[in-house]
Amino acid sequence: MVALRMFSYLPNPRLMKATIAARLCEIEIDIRGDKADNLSDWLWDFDARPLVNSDYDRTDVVSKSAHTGFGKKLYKTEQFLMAQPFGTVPAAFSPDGTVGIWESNSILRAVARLGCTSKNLYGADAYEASRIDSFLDSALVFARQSQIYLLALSKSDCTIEIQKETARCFDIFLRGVDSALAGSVHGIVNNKLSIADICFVCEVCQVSRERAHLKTISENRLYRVYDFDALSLEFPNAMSHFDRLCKNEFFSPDIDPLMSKLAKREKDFNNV
Ligand SMILES: N[C@@H](CCC(=O)N[C@@H](CS)C(=O)NCC(=O)O)C(=O)O
Repeated sequence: MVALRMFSYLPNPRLMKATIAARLCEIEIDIRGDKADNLSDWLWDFDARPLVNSDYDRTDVVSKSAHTGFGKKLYKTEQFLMAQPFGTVPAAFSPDGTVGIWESNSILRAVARLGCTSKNLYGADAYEASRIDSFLDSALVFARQSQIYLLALSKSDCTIEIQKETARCFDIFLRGVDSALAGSVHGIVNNKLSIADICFVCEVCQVSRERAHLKTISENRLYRVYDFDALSLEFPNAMSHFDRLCKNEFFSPDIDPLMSKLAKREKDFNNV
């Protein structure tokens, strides 16, 4: 039985937070979406689907430029905007569409709450759950900056200031995770796998998407924020945890295709 419906551009490491947790919890998510460039040709709705001609005449469809990402106009139904007041993706819904959930970390929490009582992915008690929340919040602070960075790279207008600030935020985030993992191999919180680990892995994957923009980085004399070997020297606990979880059977079905594609982009760029 479907426990959650989601709509997003694909692939999206933020959406992967939910799909990895769902795999661990054995719950079903119904996913709708398309490549980022194609989402301007989609009706953003609980019943999201490619636009048809008559949609352009609908009075309940609001067409507006995006405030974050997406160069073109987006077509969102009033019902979508009621459920999703910030109008962003990934967007999640209860199976009947009445409850909208946004922010990938909150969607991740929803999956853990819906399916994981036995696995305790969201902590064994209020203290553990709150410590997990602390990591999720710290991740969001970093994610906000990595979003600015990746959007600037995709528009080819990234400055050294944006990049330095991203590297600084990444450093703060990794330093905290690295310190929390001292002596632990299973998880960031109390050495147990939790949604804090899922969020961590997906946010590192997200910033590693800079590898899709290596030409821009080189042409603008920028450097790389995601340099696995350099990061591993500075943050050995965090990066070996990242590497271990990327290979984990519950993570790899989502992570592998994205990371392999990015590794290929990097290899092709280096071979030019
Ligand atoms: N922090 C949010 C980011 C969501 C977000 O900003 N999504 C952007 C795309 S990257 C969006 O949907 N923009 C649509 C709009 O601005 O209308 C999360 O983790 O879910």
